[in-house]
Amino acid sequence: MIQPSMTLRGIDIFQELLDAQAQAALVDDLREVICAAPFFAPVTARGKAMSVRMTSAGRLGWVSDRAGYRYQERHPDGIAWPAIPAAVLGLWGKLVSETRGPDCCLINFYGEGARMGLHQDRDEVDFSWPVLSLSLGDEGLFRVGGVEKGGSTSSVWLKSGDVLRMGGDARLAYHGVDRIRFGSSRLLPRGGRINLTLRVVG
Ligand SMILES: O=C(O)CCC(=O)C(=O)O
Ligand SMILES: [Mn+2]
Repeated sequence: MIQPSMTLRGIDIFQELLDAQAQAALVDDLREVICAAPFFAPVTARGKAMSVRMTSAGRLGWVSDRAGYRYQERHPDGIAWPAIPAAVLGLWGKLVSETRGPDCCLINFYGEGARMGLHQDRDEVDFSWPVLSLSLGDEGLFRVGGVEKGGSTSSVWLKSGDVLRMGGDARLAYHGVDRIRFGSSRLLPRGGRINLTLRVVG
């Protein structure tokens, strides 16, 4: 088993687990996914635009629109979600389970100024599996608190190739991304940050 390079409030962090070559190969895989299932601009149930763009791969995808947050079997355009790239599944196999695969790989794109407010990942049925999160491209300031709203938080800058595992007591921890350092990485030719989160929905 690979050991995390650090733990922050129960979240295991594997820094630069993917080297530059693996990151570039993954971006190529993701281009195909995004070609099949283009990024869309989600809005909250109250109609507020989220600053990230998103899409998914896998059996289920996570969507948010005026009808609320949910997992569904199709992209908002009506197409089935593409398969999760093999390299991403390989990472899950190494860090989470070789027998139970993830149902969803949510793909978030952070352009200049994009952020994600503190939230819990709790639209899944089964919380017994960790959420695995992979960062690519520009650095992002990730913030994590406890399982209750409010209270103290801790932050870490996530770099391209870093992987987080949120399991156990940290599975339902509040977390978010305060900001990105736009242009800090050259992985994506036009800049920005991609985050993949792998989830068992159950
Ligand atoms: O971008 C990140 O690092 C976190 C993304 C996230 O929390 C989510 O998609 O639920
Ligand atoms: Mn989340």
